[in-house]
Amino acid sequence: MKRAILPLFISLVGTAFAAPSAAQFGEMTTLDSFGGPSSGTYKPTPAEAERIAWFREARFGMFMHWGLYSKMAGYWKGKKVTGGEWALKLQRLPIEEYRELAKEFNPVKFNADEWVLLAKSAGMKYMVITSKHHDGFAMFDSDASPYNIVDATPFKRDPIKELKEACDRHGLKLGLYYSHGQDWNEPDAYGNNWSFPGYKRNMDKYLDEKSIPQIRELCLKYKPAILWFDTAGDITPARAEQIARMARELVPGILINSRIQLGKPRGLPITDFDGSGDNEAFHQYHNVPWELCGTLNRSWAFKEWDKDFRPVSELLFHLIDAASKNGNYLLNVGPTAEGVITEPYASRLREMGSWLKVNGEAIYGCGGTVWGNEFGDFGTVDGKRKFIAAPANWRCTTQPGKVYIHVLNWPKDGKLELPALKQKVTKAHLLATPTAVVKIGQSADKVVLSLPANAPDPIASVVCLSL
Ligand code: H79
Repeated sequence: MKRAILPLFISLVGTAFAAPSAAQFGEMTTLDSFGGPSSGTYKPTPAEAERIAWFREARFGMFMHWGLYSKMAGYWKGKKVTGGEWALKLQRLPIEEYRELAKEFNPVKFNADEWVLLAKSAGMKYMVITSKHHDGFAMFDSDASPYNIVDATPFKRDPIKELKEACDRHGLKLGLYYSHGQDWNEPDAYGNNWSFPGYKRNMDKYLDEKSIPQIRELCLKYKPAILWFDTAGDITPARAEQIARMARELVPGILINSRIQLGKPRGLPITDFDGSGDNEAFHQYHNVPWELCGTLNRSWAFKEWDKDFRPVSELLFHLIDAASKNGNYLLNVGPTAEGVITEPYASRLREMGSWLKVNGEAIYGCGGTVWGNEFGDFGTVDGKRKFIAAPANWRCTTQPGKVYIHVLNWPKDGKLELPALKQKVTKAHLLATPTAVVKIGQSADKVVLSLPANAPDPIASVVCLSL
C-alpha cells in the first residue's frame, strides 16, 4: 500500500456502481456509463434501508483487535515473531503453550469509557471489536466454551459487556467481530492443521457446539449493532444463511457483513454491507453499502516493535476516499494486554477528530461522488485489463443540493478544474475559512474554482459548492 502524502496513483482492487445520488442529481450523474465490473443491483426493502441508515450516516468507525495474542505483543519466548493475531498459526506454536497465555492475561488498566471516548474524540460513530479471533479465545463471558476471558484469566471481567455499556452511555454503536469458521483451538474447526495430526475434522460439530452457540450468546447478551464475520473457510451457503437468520431473529436491525461467506457477496437479505480487502479500498464507486477496514500501523493486534504508524494524511485520505465511493472506514487500533491504547494510536485519532470537527459535514451522511472519473478507469496494459488510477488531486462527496470537493494537493496557481456539472453552482466556500473568496467559473464542459493562495488545511481542505 502506498503511504505517500500525495496519494496520486493508488492501486486498489476494483468494483463499481450505480449512481449514489442519482435521485438527487438526475441527469447530471455520469457514473452509469463509467466502466468497471458492476456490484449488481442494490434494492433494499424499506426495512432494510432503515436498518443500514445509521451505518451510512456514520462513515467512520474504530476496529479493535484484542485477545491473548496482544499478550505476545509480537514476541514468543523473548524472540520477535511476525503475525500478531496470526502468530499462533504462522509460527505453528504448540496450542497447549499458547493457551497458557490466558493465565497471565490481566488487563487491569482496561477502562471501557476511555476507549469509547477516544473513539468519540476521533469522530468515530461505531466500534467493532474482536469477540473471538481465529485463535478461538472468547473475549466475552461464554457459556458455550470455558476458553474465555471470564473463566480462564485472572481478570475475570467481561470487556464486551463493559464496552457495550460504555457505547450506550456515549452514543456509539458496538459491533462484534467473530471468527465463525476458523478456530485454531478446536480440532473440528477450520484452520489448525498442525496441532491435531491424523484427526478427522467434523466442521458441523464445531458449528453446532461452539460457533453457533457463541454467536447466539453474543446476540442475546450484547445485542450488537453489527456481527462482523471474517474468513469463512468451510462455511456453506446454508450455514451462512442459518447464522444470519438466527442473528436477525435475536437482534432486530442487526447488520451483517459480507464476509460471512466466501466468494461473491450474498447481499440482502443475508448480508447488509460489503467489504473491500483488508487495507484495500474498492477502486471505484460501489453502490452497495461497504466498508474499508485498515490498520493504523502495519498490524491488527498490538506488537511492541511495530512503530510504523501511518501519517494522519494517509488515514484521512482513506476516510475521504472511502466516503467518496459510498463507503465507510473502519480504522484499527491494537490495545496492549494491559488494556491501554498507546499514544501513537491515540494522537493520530485525536488529529482526525480535529479535522472532522471542521469538515464533518462533508463526511457524515454524505453520498459519494457525482462524477466517478476522478478515480480512473479500466484499460489494457500489456494485453491485460487493469485499473489505471487517475491523477486526481481531489475527492468528491455529496449532500442534497451540495457538492463537497476535498482538495488533497492545493493547486499552485489556485485554479482547480473539475468535470462539468449540469446544475448551476450558486456559491462556493471553504469549510475551514468560510469567509475566504472562492470564485466560480462554470461552462458546459467544466467548472473552474479560483482558490485562495494557501490551503487552509495542510492535508485536505474542503470546498462546499451549493447548487
Ligand atoms: O483480523 C484481521 C486479520 O487477522 C484477518 N482479517 C483482518 C481484519 C485475516 N484473516 N485472514 N486473513 C486476514 C488473510 C490472511 C492474511 C495473512 Fe497475514 C497474511 C496471514 C499471514 C500473512 C495479515 C498479515 C495477517 C497476518 C499478517
